Amino acid sequence: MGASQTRTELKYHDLMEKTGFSLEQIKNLHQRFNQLSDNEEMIRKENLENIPALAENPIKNQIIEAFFDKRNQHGNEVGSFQEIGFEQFVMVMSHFRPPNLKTTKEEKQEMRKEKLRFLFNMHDTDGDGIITLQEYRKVVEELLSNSGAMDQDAAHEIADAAMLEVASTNVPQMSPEDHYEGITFQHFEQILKDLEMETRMFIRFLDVDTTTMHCGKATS
Ligand SMILES: [Ca+2]
Repeated sequence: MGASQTRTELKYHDLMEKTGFSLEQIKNLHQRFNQLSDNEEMIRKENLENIPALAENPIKNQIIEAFFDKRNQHGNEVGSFQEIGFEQFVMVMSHFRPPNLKTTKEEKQEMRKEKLRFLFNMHDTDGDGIITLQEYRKVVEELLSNSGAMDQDAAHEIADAAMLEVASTNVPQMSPEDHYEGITFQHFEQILKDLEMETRMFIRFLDVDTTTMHCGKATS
């Protein structure tokens, strides 16, 4: 075994420890990383902008941003990377690792929370811990404008109505003159409480099937 091969193996095992992915999953992700980065060491936003799997995704921009968002590295850092290496890529993907037979109930809950946090961060674009109406509008507008069926005013109205519903669910005694600041993470968890994440939140994330972590479209 050559020196660089040993280094790669060590890196794989380190990432397995950090993320809970299996060796096979890490190898699959590495293959996908190499495709996405054009066999360079780093992925930049441009690398992700032209992926066919993302082209028709209505929240393409949010998904791309999420890859460079430091909040998704399981640390305490905030802000945005210009480019990410393989380790950072795996850390982002680890939010979507599938449970296996050894996963305990507590671990499943923790995994669910991680996914929710990831989704929350996608909406909380300025990172202040609250999804405001403005931030929420932006996502709704993007969703609707990409479908091409609606103008901005109509999108605004839909976002406002949805937000009002969220507000009244979370603060039942709220009177109309009360100001609703936005959705906190606790609210967000509450809203999605009954959603069965493992089965429903099936995101074919960048062509990676998150239920098996198997990468599609292998070119080699
Ligand atoms: Ca915010």
